[in-house]
Amino acid sequence: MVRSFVLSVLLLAACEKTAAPPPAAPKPLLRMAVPPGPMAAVAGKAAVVPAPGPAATPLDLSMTVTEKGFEPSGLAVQKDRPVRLTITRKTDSTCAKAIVIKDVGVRADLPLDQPVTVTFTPKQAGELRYTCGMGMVGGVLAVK
Ligand SMILES: [Cu+2]
Repeated sequence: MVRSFVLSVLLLAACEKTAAPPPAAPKPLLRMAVPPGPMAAVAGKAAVVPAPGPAATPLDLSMTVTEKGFEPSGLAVQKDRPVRLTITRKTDSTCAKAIVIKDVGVRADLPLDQPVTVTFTPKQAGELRYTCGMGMVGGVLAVK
């Protein structure tokens, strides 16, 4: 869901860039009011699309599943910043054949040796718990 949102924002941005500017746009004044950034080019229609700031850039993290469980443990993420978490299961000897991050609605199977990427956005500072499919093996992401 998060991914499709990001995708549609990107698509929107791409469309806007190629679209002809509205003929009646009051250019010089509007330019001054828009902070510099990728969205400045679409000033005419950008009102409904939040300008991507540093906080909106997805945080890329990766974990592996080994005999010890999910590694590394204790990864830190940021409140309101999307996370792209790629998990690769490298062993058959634990029960962590899926990852569940209940509080953000993530559940994904983890096929052996195949990287699986899940995306989510932590909405609360504190701890975000992730577990295997049965809620046994797991760990905690620190949300700052
Ligand atoms: Cu389990």
